[in-house]
Amino acid sequence: AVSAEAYGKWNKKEDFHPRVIPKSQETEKHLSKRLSTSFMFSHLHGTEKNIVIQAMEEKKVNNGDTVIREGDGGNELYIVESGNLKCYKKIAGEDKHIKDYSAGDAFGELALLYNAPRAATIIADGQCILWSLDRECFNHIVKDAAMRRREKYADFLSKVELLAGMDPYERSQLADVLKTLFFAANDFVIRQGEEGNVFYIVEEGNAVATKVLNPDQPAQEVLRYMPGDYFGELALIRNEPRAANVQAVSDLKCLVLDRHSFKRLLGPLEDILRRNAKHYEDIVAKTKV
Ligand code: 1OR
Repeated sequence: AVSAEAYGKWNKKEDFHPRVIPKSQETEKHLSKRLSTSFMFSHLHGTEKNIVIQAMEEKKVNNGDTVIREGDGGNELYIVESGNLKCYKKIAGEDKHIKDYSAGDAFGELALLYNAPRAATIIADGQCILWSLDRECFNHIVKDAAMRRREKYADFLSKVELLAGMDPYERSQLADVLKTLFFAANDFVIRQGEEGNVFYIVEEGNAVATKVLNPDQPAQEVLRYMPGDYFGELALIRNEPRAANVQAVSDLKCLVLDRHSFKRLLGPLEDILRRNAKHYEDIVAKTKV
């Protein structure tokens, strides 16, 4: 289906003639999968997604090639198909290595989102295959929704204690991939013992964690969650089944991250998450009779 937003734009008869770069069906299928796990693109469906797939252009680069140079103008963003790249930014006059990119990552979106010069330099570390998306297609299909999501969540995410130390740029990428889930009072969000692949942050409402502490007794309350609190991280960092139930206490709105995005974006917070998790054992010891 064509979203109201995109339809409105075509209807306004702006001359949007998206570029079409022919690809095999196999490649299109593959790109569709790539986009569904890539930040900013994971929300696309149907016609819009198809337009983006058609417009993407394959680009091969060699070891040492500069794909983006800080300060230049920019007219495309890139998704990495294969290979690795290094990102550098001038800080106090020196090029500092700030991060690496590999398959599935995207970069070069800032110049398009904010009409700004390139904010960093990106250099191929070995041979790479990239997919580029042109500014026109990005502006028509992706930009408005991405800007809205970033603005909508910037404030809330900056107040989530867990994310306080995170770079604002990385928090904005989090806003790109977060999805929203709603629950009614008493709904189970998580069941103890099940396999878990999702991480939750409470946006609105309250939830309670209960856990079977003695095998012959019902689950006991161990924790309460309020907006800004998170849960569901243990199964993801320990690769273990869910260690407790979580149930909605009221209408509950959660922001959720799948395992892949969790690892990629919250990977750097794993030490904090593990440290915080030690706290659970104290609660269990206190609750257990
Ligand atoms: P661009 O179009 O400005 C350079 O081209 C790209 O580098 C940029 O989009 C981002 O995709 C990517 N600050 C600015 N740009 C960054 C950063 C970054 N990291 C990646 N890019 N910071 C790093 C945060 C860990 C902030 C550094 C102070």
